[in-house]
Amino acid sequence: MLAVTPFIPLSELAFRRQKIADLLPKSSLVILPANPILTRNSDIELPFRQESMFWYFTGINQPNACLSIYKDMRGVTEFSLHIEDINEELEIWNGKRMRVEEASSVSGLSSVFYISEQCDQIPHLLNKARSLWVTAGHNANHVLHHFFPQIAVNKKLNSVSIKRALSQLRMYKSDWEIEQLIHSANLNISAHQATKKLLDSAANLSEFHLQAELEYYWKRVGCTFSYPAIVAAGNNATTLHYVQNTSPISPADLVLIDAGCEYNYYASDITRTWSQSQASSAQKAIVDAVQKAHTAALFITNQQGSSILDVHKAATLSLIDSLIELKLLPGTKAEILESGSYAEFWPHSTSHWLGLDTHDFGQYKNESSQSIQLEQGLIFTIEPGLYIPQTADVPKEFQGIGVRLEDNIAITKTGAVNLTSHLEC
Ligand SMILES: [Mn+2]
Repeated sequence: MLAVTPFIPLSELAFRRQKIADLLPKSSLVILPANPILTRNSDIELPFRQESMFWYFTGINQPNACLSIYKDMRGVTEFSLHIEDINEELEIWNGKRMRVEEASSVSGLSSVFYISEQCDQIPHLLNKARSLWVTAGHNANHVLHHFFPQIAVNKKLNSVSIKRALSQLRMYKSDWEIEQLIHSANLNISAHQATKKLLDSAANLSEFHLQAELEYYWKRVGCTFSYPAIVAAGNNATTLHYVQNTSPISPADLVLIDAGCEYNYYASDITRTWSQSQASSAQKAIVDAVQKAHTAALFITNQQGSSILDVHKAATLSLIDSLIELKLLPGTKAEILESGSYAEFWPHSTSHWLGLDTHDFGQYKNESSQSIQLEQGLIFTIEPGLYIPQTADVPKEFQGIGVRLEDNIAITKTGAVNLTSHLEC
């Protein structure tokens, strides 16, 4: 298979731009910078990855550009794309950048300019617009300042109503997006299967051997990772974002692998916790507890009228039951819920949206602060876990055990579908 050059069909781009034009409030300005090139060290650059919101509306995969969307008082929306000026000397080293004609045909946008040709347009719109959204923070500010030094982007201008409009679009995936996500999930399942095979067949492994297997598989099918893989043996698995992946794996360890690939810029995100030998009874009890919580959460996704918070509640209640049964937490269920003491072992949420970003853009509550209902087009994870560090005040056999079980769920016309269920647990 050839490496996948990220692309978005023109029809998809046109649909998204029409939708945002409908959803935006009048007199609003949205400024979406592309990512810059980041330096690794000296004159070596980090691999480029486009900023997701800019990508979503343009399909332009080069750095240092900016899309502005302006909806005026009459309700007419204009899209303007600014791209980097051509620097022929730099092109000798870095290859060709898009000319305006190419950027126009890739994006389907008619208003495309080199930045030096029209650097007063955005400041002009800024004066007119009543509400503003800027993709600020991360790396994007850098591009804005580079392009439009006269803009102070940190003026607390981000607008709640524009964020809602953007969320409304990004959260509910089109059929084409769901196809990309399913493909990403399937490639990732195969990578995890290859990794399980290695874990089952080889001795004296370290965590990085498993990471290498995942990355080797993804690379061979033209993908990259969607976030740095977590390969955590034994107590390392109790650190939620453990990414060092340097420790040797002992046959007595459970190994938590939380890893995802990115196919055509769409992420998958799977976690399994496996062991090389027979798990101890304490390990098995924790694995069972997490599986039960996963089943409880998954059940809720297929109940009419459930919300994303209901999914989390179901997992949490199930985990609390198990913690009481295993005598790992004192108190009654009500007391544990009330005090939140379960957070010592279960500190994160059950779900996040999944899409162009692993933790995808979108809101978890609607305008009336109600949890988002599960509706067609939503894609999210279910990932209950229990993490009992070596330092926890529990019987020794339970110390140093971290378990998480994560699948990717799509809400379709006919109900919830677990896209990653055919990877063994
Ligand atoms: Mn996740």
